[in-house]
Amino acid sequence: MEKALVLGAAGQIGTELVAALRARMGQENVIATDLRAEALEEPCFALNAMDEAALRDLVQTHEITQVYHLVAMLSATGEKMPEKAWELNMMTLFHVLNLAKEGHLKRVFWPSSIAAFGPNTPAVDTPQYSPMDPTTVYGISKLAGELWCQYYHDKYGVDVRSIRYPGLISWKTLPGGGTTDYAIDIFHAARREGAYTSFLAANTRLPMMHMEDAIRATLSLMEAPVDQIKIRSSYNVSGVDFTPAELAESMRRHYPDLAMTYAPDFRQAIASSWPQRMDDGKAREDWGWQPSYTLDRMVDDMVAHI
Ligand code: AKB
Repeated sequence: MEKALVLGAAGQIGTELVAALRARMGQENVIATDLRAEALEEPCFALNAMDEAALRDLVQTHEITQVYHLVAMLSATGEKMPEKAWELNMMTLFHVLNLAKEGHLKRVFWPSSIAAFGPNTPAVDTPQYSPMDPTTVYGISKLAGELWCQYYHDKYGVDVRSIRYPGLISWKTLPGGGTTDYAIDIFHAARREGAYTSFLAANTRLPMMHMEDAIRATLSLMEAPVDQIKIRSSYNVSGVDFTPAELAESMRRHYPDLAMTYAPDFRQAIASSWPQRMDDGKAREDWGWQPSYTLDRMVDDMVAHI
């Protein structure tokens, strides 16, 4: 009997992943946790994932077999408090990896990000293996985390699986503190004010993905037979890629008068150091990854729900 624990369940990914896991495994077999549990559905607990003893207790008491570790401080917020971001992102990963190493967990999911790449990475069709020289503390923690995941797999046989998420586009929960957040903010601003000021320049191309695709990728990876998982650092996955100007153009099919202005801030340098489009050939080959959303389809879905 599989029992999953989701850390960071009230966040942008967690909200949708918990629902998808519960639809597959049964409501009672997926325990949702976050710093505050008010927004969560039972079974759920308030948990600070930094609290190793509380996490251990939860895993053992509820005989958890899989952990989805979604706790992180993202790229933009991380730059404002680098040491806190490093501590949160790394310590919580170690807590989970150690529980798996001790045999308490059968499988772990931990997300990496396009932020693990840097200015010397080929930006177009970024290969699975390429120079990685992240410039943000978030990106450094993701690259280090990838290597620790690989290490725990190789040395201790931990079945940890990971995806390098692009910017994730969703309407159920707002993102918090990322560089790709503009691509969600714009939908709320278009509906409210018919205008948006982008904190990234008009021609800043980034890899993005509709949340439905991201959840499908996560579940496909976690459900794949173990011999199909050949990469234990983290898999490139791609969805769509676009610039703020291209996103606005697609949105004008719904909001013909949408007015755009551009006021790049500190997040521009972060975005400029990231890939523009990922080569996800390995994910397609190993566990059959295939994105389903185009830019226009993603926009239509966002407009319909926001
Ligand atoms: C961020 O912008 O920090 C995140 C990410 C790309 O991992 N959305």
